[in-house]
Amino acid sequence: MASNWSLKIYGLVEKQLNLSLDDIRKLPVVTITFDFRCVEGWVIENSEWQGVRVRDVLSLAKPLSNAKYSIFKSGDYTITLELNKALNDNVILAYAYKGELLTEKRGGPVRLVFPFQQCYESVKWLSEIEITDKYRESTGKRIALSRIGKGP
Ligand SMILES: Nc1nc2c(c(=O)[nH]1)N[C@H]1C(S)=C(S)[C@@H](COP(=O)(O)O)O[C@H]1N2
Ligand SMILES: [Mo]
Repeated sequence: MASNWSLKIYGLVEKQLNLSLDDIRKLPVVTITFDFRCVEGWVIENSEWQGVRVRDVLSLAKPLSNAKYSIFKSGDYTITLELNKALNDNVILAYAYKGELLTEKRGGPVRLVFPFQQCYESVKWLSEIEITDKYRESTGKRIALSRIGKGP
């Protein structure tokens, strides 16, 4: 999967991009550590992720001045974050966990993670980021919660 994977960035940007994992790994590496809590009740203490800031990735595409939302997608699974929030220092596209490249099971090649996330916001198998000016409801929350019997 990793060999032909790419991340498409499109919508309200100056430059639409298709980034390879190598392109992403050219950006400065950051590590974030936090307790990963799922709404199901489990927690992984001190989960440690390496990756690059969403801010650095998006600055390659240059969001337009009217951009307000970023939609992180893996097929039909989407999470909408206000652009301001996605540009926070600690919001990263992770490609490694505790120094090892992400396995497919862990959401690799690339997943979204940030310390103040809801578990379902950590989009695994990220394939696209769309930049928009209109809010679009996340599908991921509903998909994840219905899987664990907490959803509608
Ligand atoms: N694409 C995608 N990402 C997803 C999910 C999913 O179903 N699809 N589930 C979410 C939920 S609810 C949790 S708790 C974490 C689980 O991550 P893990 O499999 O690494 O434990 O992934 C999140 N990201
Ligand atoms: Mo979860």
